[in-house]
Amino acid sequence: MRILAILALCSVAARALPDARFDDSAKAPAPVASPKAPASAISEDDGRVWAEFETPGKAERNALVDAGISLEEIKPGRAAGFATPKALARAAAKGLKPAVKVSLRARFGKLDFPDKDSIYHNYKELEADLRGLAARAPDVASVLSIGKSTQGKDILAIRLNKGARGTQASAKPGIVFLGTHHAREHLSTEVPLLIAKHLVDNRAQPEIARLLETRDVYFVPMVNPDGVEYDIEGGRYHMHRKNMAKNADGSTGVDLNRNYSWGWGGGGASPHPDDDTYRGPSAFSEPESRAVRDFVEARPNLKVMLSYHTFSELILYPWGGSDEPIPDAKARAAFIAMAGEMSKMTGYTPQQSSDLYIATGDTCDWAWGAKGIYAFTFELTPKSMWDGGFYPGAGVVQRVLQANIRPALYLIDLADDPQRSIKGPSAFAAAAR
Ligand code: 0X9
Ligand code: ZN
Repeated sequence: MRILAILALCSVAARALPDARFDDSAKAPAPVASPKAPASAISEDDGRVWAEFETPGKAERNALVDAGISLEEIKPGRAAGFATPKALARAAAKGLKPAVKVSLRARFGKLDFPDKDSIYHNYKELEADLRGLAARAPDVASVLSIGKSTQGKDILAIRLNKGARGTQASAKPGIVFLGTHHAREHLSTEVPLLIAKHLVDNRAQPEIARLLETRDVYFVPMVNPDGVEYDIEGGRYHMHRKNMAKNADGSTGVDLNRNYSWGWGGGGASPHPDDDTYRGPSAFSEPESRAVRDFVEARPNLKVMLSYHTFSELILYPWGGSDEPIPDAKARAAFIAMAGEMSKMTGYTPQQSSDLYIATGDTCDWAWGAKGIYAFTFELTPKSMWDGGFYPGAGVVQRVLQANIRPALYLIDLADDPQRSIKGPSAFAAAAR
C-alpha cells in the first residue's frame, strides 16, 4: 500500500510539466491553415485575434504578457499568441504593435480535437449527443443547463429519471456524475457522457430499468467547457487545466477544483493567479463552481457524487484538504467499503484524497463537508504520464468506459442509503457477482 502511494505520488509529480509555451529554443513555425481548411469548426468568435510581434528580447515578451496577451509561439526575435482588442490596445500603448494580426478562424481553421482523437467530444458535439439522447428516450432523459460558464456557454446536464424532467423536483434518491473540472482531462467528459448513453440504450434491461424508475440521476460531463475548447483550439492540445477567467494580473484561469468553499484558502491551493492550482480570489468566485454549488443546493435529494478526473487510476474519498479522517466513523466505513468495492471492479487504487496530496477547496470535500453527500473523485486512466498522461488517445475510451459502468450502477443503486455498503455487498457490488 505504501509502495502504491509512493507510485501514485510519483505519477502525479511526473505531471508537473514546465509550460512549453515559454521555450526560447527555435521552433518550427506552426502550419498556417490553408484557405480550404474548414472554417466552420471555429465555433465562436469572441473577438480575439492571433497576433505576431517583433520581440528583440525578453523585455518585449514580458510587456506583451503583462498587456494580457497569451503568448503561444516564441522564436528568436518573434513572439505570437492570442490577444483581445483591449490587450492589443494595452500593448500598443507600450509601443508594441503586431506585425501580423489575423482572425483565429483564418489562423487555425478549426476548434476541435486533433484528427487522431476526433472520437472525443468537443462542446458542440457533447451538446448534440446529449440532445440526441434525450430526443430518443424522452420518457426517461431530459437535458438542462445548470448555469453559464465564464464565457457564457451553458453547462449542460442530462437527467435520467422516469417521472421527472428538466428542473422538476424529485424526492427519489439522487446522484450526480461530474466531468472535466480540469480542461485537459478529456476522458473525464467521455466517461460520464458514455455511461449516460449506456443507461439510455439499455434502459429496458431489468436492473437498469429499476434504477431509472427509482433514482434521480444526473450527468454533467463538461463542467469547464471554456477550458476544454481552449485546450483543443487549433486542433492541437494546450495542456490547459483551469477555466478561462481573466485574472487581475493578466493571467488566465482559476483551478475549479480549488475554488469550492470547504477549506478554501488552505494548503495545496495557490494564491498566485498564474499558477495552475490558483484557488481564485474567493471561494466560489467562478461561475462554473457556483453552478455546481447551486445545482446541488437546489436538489436536497442528492446523496452521492462522483467527480471524474484524470489520471492515475485512483478512487479518492474525503478529506482531501486534511490528513484527518472524516469524523463520522460509520460514514468513513461506508466510504471505505464503497471505494473498496469499486476498486475490485476497476483495478483502481482506493485511498483518502489527501494521501495523494493535501489540496483544499476541492469539489468532494465541499460536497461531503457542507452537504453530507458521499462524494468520490475518480482519477481515470492512464496510470502514469508515460502511458499518455492527460492525452491517452482514442484507443482507451471503450476500455475505460467498460471499466466504469459497473461502479456507476453500484453508486446509483446505493444512493438511497450509502451506508448499506457496510452491511454487505449490494446487488451491484463486485463481491456479489
Ligand atoms: O489535484 C486535483 O485536483 C486532482 N488531481 S488532478 O490531476 N486531476 O488535477 C486530485 C484531487 C484530489 N483531491 C485532493 N487531494 N484534495
Ligand atoms: Zn483533474
